[in-house]
Amino acid sequence: MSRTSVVEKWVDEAAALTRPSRTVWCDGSKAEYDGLVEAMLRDGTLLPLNSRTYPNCYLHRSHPQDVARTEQLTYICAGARDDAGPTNNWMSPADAKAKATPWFRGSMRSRTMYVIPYLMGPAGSAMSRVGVMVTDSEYVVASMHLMTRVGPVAIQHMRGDDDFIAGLHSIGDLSPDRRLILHFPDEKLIWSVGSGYGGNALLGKKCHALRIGSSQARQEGWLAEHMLIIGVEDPEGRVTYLAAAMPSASGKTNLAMVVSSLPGWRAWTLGDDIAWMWVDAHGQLRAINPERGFFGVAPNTSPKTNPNGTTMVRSNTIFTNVALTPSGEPWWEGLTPEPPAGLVDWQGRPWQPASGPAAHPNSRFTVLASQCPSIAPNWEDPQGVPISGLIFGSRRSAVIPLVFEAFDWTHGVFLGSAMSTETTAAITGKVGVVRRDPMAMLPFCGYNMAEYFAHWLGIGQRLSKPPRIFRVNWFRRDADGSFLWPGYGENMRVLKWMVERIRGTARADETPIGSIPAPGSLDLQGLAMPADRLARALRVDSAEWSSALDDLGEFYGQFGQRLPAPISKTLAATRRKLGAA
Ligand code: GTP
Ligand code: SPV
Ligand code: MN
Repeated sequence: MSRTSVVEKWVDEAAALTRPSRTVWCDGSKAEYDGLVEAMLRDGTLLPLNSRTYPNCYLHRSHPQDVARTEQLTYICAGARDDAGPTNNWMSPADAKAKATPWFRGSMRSRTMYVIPYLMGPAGSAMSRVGVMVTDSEYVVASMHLMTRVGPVAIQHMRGDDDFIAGLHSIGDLSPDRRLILHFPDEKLIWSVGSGYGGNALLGKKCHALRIGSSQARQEGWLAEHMLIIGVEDPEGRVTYLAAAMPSASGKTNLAMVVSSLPGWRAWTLGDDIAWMWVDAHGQLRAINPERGFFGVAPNTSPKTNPNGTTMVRSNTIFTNVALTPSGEPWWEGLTPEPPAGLVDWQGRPWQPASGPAAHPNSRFTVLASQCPSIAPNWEDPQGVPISGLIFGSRRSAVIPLVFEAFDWTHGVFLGSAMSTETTAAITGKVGVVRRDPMAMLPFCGYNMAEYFAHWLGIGQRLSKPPRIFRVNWFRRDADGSFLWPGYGENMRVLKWMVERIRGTARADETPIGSIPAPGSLDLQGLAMPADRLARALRVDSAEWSSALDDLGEFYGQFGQRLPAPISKTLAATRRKLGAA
């Protein structure tokens, strides 16, 4: 493989710091993947699964303290604190390097350093970007094979000697006390030490494609978003493309491959986690998925909730922190109604129901996107797909209606910026706590979020026909604690309403916060959904909203003068409307 001198120089520096006994340049081949798997089976990093029912599938058990993203150890190391903004952890680049350098020094001694050139985005796309990461973890290399395009294809897409994001990764001793995930957007550099977990260690994903990516996107005039991409096909065969942002473990993978409960309607999967979007020469928003695979949440993935997901992980899949059945099959809560007898839990112990779930709540599968039965034929189109609608969704047991539509682009950006959500097991810390999560980007925006809102507003000005913007919440609960909306395959009913709104055929009723489906406009054929239950799912409660907007006002207050005026004006206008309602 041809390597540029800048890449080689950086790799040499990484080796000088970490002192590996050998360096391997990865070519992304199947032989390389198979070799890594073999080595990991030998040293116990991977366990084989049932080769008849789950061919070429493996189980990885991570360190019990290394099972999710650690946001408190994740930093944006840009020039000044205010450049990172009040929602990011910040350290000066010099301090960050001084702190992490001792943990990297000699960390690869008597180990192999793998050099992984990777491409984010389809081959041949002007939007695709190159990274080169080094790591001492075979699990990371194998995962990068599945999640990105590894090898010469990456180097071929460099537009200059230094056109790559450099990523230095070492698992260190896996102690959270010696873990840091550091981003240096000005230096196109990522340092990650002390974790082997997905979002902390697969540097192409959240670190590059979102944190560094969003910072580059702002400078270059495009969007790097925590969004799935889906094509919704109607009974006439017309496909409408939508992108949807939802916080971690809040429904992107499920919606991306939804199997419709509505006859004649179907969904095509283009991406499940990240979208890179830009305005084309005609003022049309277009999107590509920079990833090559899915790193998805296992719990509650079942033939009922996500049949495509269940099918796609039956071969060539790496499972992390799931439970194991006596016949060597992976298992997680929700896969089958009852747990099979004789389970071994995610830490390798005989499972005791009293000691908690058998699979870790953030257990995951890693698999090529091409294995998804609903993968769109054009998912790797270098030109991307035209986006007609954007969705902001979050996990809220109260307040937020099932679905409503923004009045226009600015109002939609306001709704995105106003998102809050209940935390999940995808991050370490307490689960179920409501926190602000604008555009589902709170943990992933690589710069000041006030500037990010301004950037979104600016993109709108360049769009000849801005996509419609929708807000959804599959997780609203009834007084008895049950979900008001059945979700999963039934979500196609909501997607259908959106497509019909985009086409101008579905009716909506204006409320102070946006437009909700008019009675009868949400297709409920074949669904036993009493009218009063739907009404509770769609209800806009003025008192609840007024107090929610107080909290939002406080959140906005942190940004001071940087908060764009259209955002504060929209908040004020919403308050007025609620007061009048
Ligand atoms: P990340 O990979 O962390 O970014 O997560 P994600 O947004 O892709 O979330 P995912 O689709 O994996 O869903 C996470 C959890 O939410 C799973 O336990 C799902 O079963 C559950 N979930 C997804 N969609 C729905 C829905 O429509 N209704 C309900 N009640 N739960 C859902
Ligand atoms: C998320 O947490 O949003 C994920 C998993 O998609 S990770 O790659 O760990 O970020
Ligand atoms: Mn995610």
